[in-house]
Amino acid sequence: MALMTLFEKIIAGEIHANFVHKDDVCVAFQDIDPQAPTHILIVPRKPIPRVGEADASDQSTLGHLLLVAGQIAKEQGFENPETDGFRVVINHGKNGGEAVPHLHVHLLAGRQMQWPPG
Ligand code: D5M
Repeated sequence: MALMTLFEKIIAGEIHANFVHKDDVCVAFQDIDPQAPTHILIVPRKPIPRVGEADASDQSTLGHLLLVAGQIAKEQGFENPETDGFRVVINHGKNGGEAVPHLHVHLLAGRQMQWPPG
């Protein structure tokens, strides 16, 4: 059997996380090393390694991750584009800054984001 990813262990309850959302397709929890006042990871239960390795069968899962990101941002009060806002990020591979090879969407909010990103 393949080794479990860190995020599979979190989903299985083997490693603690502060969850903010769970459903049949994904979970969301606070990032352990927050890069903004709010930094949440939205992680599919299916351990797709990274976005460039998703295939057509993952289409609804990928869409679901973004819908959940928007839903959490709204629940936490960041949805007003005039007065607030948020950023979603997916890192793929070395140059993308990926550290955990289990697809995840970063939801960052609570401060002014910069462009270009670092
Ligand atoms: O992002 C991987 C992210 O995963 C990074 O922001 C830290 C976070 N991380 C690592 N370990 C944990 C645990 N145990 N709980 C919560 N968050 C964690 P990447 O896009 O792969 O660079």
